[in-house]
Amino acid sequence: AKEERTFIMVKPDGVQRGIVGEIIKRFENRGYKLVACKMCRPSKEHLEKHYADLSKKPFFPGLIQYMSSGPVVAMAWEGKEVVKMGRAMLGATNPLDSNPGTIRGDFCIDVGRNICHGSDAVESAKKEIGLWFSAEELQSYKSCEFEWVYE
Ligand code: DAT
Ligand code: MG
Repeated sequence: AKEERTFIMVKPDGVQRGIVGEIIKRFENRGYKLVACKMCRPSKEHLEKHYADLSKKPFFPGLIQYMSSGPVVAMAWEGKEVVKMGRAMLGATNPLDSNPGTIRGDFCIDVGRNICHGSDAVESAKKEIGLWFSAEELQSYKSCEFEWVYE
């Protein structure tokens, strides 16, 4: 359970607005462990794979345009129930429905500029981590705070 992983990404607007550190900080503060992190400029083809489930949606072209408009920061985070907690920490898809205290609820307004991505299930997290990272880019290590975060 403590080895569960999720894919978290700071979108181009989050990078441009200088919110990368804030997002990383919240996951670190919570006690989650960073196991992969890179900045990259994803191609449209790559993003179409990442968002394949949404390809029929009317907002899909705009979503791909926005997501490919600049560099993103892709990350994998590890820890107990990190998929579900990651979603809770991000807030609702539409920032106007996100509670203050969540990342989206604290930093954005429009659904098409919601600054961050998080996997919605353990299975999709596995798929997304596999899509964004090679095996060599994923680190296995024991955090020195492990015994103080988990009982
Ligand atoms: P989430 O990112 O919370 O997992 P999702 O997977 O349903 O949400 O959609 C992916 C992204 O697509 C979302 O972060 C922003 C965009 N999006 C979703 N619904 C939208 C809508 N109704 N209008 C515009 N963009 C939308
Ligand atoms: Mg989603």
